[in-house]
Amino acid sequence: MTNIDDWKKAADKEVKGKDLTWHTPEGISVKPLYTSADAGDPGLPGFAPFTRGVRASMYAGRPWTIRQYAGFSTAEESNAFYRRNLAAGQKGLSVAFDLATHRGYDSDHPRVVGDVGKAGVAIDSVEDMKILFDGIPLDQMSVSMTMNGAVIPILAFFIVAGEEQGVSQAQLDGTIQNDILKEFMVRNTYIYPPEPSMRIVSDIIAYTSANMPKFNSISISGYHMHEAGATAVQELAFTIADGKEYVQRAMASGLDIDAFAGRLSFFFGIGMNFFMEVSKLRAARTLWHRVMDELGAKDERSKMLRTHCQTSGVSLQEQDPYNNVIRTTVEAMAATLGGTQSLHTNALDEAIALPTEFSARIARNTQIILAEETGITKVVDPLGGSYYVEALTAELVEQAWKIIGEVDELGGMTKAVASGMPKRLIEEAAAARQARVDKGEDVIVGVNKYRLETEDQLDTLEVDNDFVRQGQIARLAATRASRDEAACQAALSALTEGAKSGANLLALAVDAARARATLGEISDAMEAVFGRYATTPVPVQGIYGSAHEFDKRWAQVLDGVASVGRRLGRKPKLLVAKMGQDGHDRGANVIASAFSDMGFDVISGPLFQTPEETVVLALQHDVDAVGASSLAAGHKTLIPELIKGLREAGRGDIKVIAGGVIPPQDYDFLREAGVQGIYGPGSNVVECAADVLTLLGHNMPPLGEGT
Ligand code: MLC
Ligand code: 5AD
Repeated sequence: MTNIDDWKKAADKEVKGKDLTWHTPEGISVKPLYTSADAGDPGLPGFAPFTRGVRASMYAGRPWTIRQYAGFSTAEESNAFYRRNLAAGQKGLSVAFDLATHRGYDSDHPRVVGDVGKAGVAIDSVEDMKILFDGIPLDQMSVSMTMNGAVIPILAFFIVAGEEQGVSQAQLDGTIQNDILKEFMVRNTYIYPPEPSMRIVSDIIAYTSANMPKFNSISISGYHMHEAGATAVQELAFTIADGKEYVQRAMASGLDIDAFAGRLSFFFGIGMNFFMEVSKLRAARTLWHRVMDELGAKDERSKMLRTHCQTSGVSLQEQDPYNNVIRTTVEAMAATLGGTQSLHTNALDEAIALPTEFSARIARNTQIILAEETGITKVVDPLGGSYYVEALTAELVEQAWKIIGEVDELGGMTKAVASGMPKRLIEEAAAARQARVDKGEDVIVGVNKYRLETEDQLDTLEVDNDFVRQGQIARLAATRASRDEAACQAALSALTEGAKSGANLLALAVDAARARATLGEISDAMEAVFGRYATTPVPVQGIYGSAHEFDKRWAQVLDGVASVGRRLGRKPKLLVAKMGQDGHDRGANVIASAFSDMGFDVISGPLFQTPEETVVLALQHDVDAVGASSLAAGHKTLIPELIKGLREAGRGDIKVIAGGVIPPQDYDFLREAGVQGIYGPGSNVVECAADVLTLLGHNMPPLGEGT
């Protein structure tokens, strides 16, 4: 009988004593071999603590829901897209709203000129919502709506759109994201300050648990933390801790835990570390059961963590983009083998633009093939009992539990978020990841290894945003002209009063929606009491730089910064700007953090600036360059405006570079507008700095040369 010591000797001999332990970014030491000695018994699916799945029969009884997140342009265009997708095998809907809608602005608001219809569909009133679901019976189709900021008007429009289709509130099936804590941490589509925002979450839980028994009141999301760079342990811990905070708030508002907890749902991102991601979902269910037990839930349904998953956007690349189909397949397998209830598979053009009809079809078919061709659905939790998966699941539970304890010590997640702790830890993980990628330690095929000499261009989707905006402005005018103005204003005043008195805001907004109040008006009616929240990012320091300590190219860049500094008599200054309603700030923060480690004087601009405000900031700080980060397709409107503004102010000498999700088709347009460097996802940050130094007149040695 061979034993583990025999194995150890044999393996040591093969690798000449090299330590094969893998130290993951989570701080987990993964051994090269697991045996029965490492793995406990996880119990059975459908039974506490639900490690193996929330249903006894899982996919053998019913496969996961194929639910592709989509939305762009007008309600008409998105509706037609949804109908085609449903005919082609999609099972549930998931609405992506544009950023103007997220942030509570009507399409005619001056701050959102670059955003209308771009990153999602523009919805201004019940009229748009009705068109969005035209011909889609809301008593038969489950609909997820990713909305957190303007969650009150959007859910109210949905309820009234259902009502006007003849569907009662009790019949509505779906999910509203309604997860504001992670907005303050990573996603940034908040409107009001944290306290009134938390009240809104509770109001929605109260209203839906009383009136909409089939509707999931919240989708507690780790996805965006994952996308912002969180490790699996961080994503697990902060998501479960968020869930705990929402439950405690709802209980404090007088609700019985078992009256609402069965309709709390979750959402995780699924990246490329296959077994880690499978184990993450199993750990999440185990943790949630423990938390809900501690909080006193009695009903087993209250303790079941049901989740949606989305494959990771940040794992997908602009370079050699067909590789993304393979990445998405692996991630989708991890999500399904982890036991997700519902799944979105990303499109291969993710890092370039919104999905086209073609890329959306491949993305959808990726999971249809898993569900219908592979046999994955036939056996419940087929990885259950894998020594490695069971051991990893237990390790993740333990590590995440520790962080949940730290959050408790800070007084819960609202306080932890206010302290900046989760955001800082996630940003540190993101900077460390970027350094590993830039140094080639983490391999990305087609990006930092096996890179193609020349790339073929993909056809991408382009939304004519001016056309969408003009159409929305016309419909808004028609809606306002045909409504009973007095009734509408009375409903809006009642909402403002309710914001002061503590009445249920969703109930009042449903009245306002019926009276044809618009999204902007409903949001303003509450803003009058709550105010609008604003913040400026504070990038982390030292993580990126310390990873490059002995790197030659790094030293050349530091020399370059010092030399430009000597010439200017001060450090070279870079303004990292986020314009429009695009709150995706991982890229901007990583750049700010890395450039600051290189010795640049970095000014991180506040989120949600207009081009005019960015010009003012650039002049105020007398910067040498502005880096505009754009991930929500506003680049063609906002960046040329910025350059025009700088020139008009007599500061055309300030260099403007652009980074983010920018289709190569737009590069010439931007260059003609005066952009002097464009950096897509997968750009090496050190090389990006080398280019900036060249722009600032420094003679950088070419890559691979010099001392
Ligand atoms: C399931 N059912 C079964 C069964 N499996 N019944 C018998 N036997 C089985 N084996 C039942 C369920 O109990 C349920 O009924 C019904 O079938 C539907 O199954 P489900 O598993 O609940 O699936 P679904 O309806 O799809 O709900 C999944 C969910 C939900 C609970 C996770 O919250 C959801 O759909 N979330 C999606 C969120 C989403 O798409 N987000 C996109 C974010 S994008 P019953 O009666 O029990 O309900 C984003 C990006 C950005 O955020 O913009 O930043
Ligand atoms: N349509 C489809 N997918 C979208 N995503 C964001 N907006 C849309 C949209 N309008 C996806 C991308 C992104 C994630 C947050 O959601 O995959 O990474």
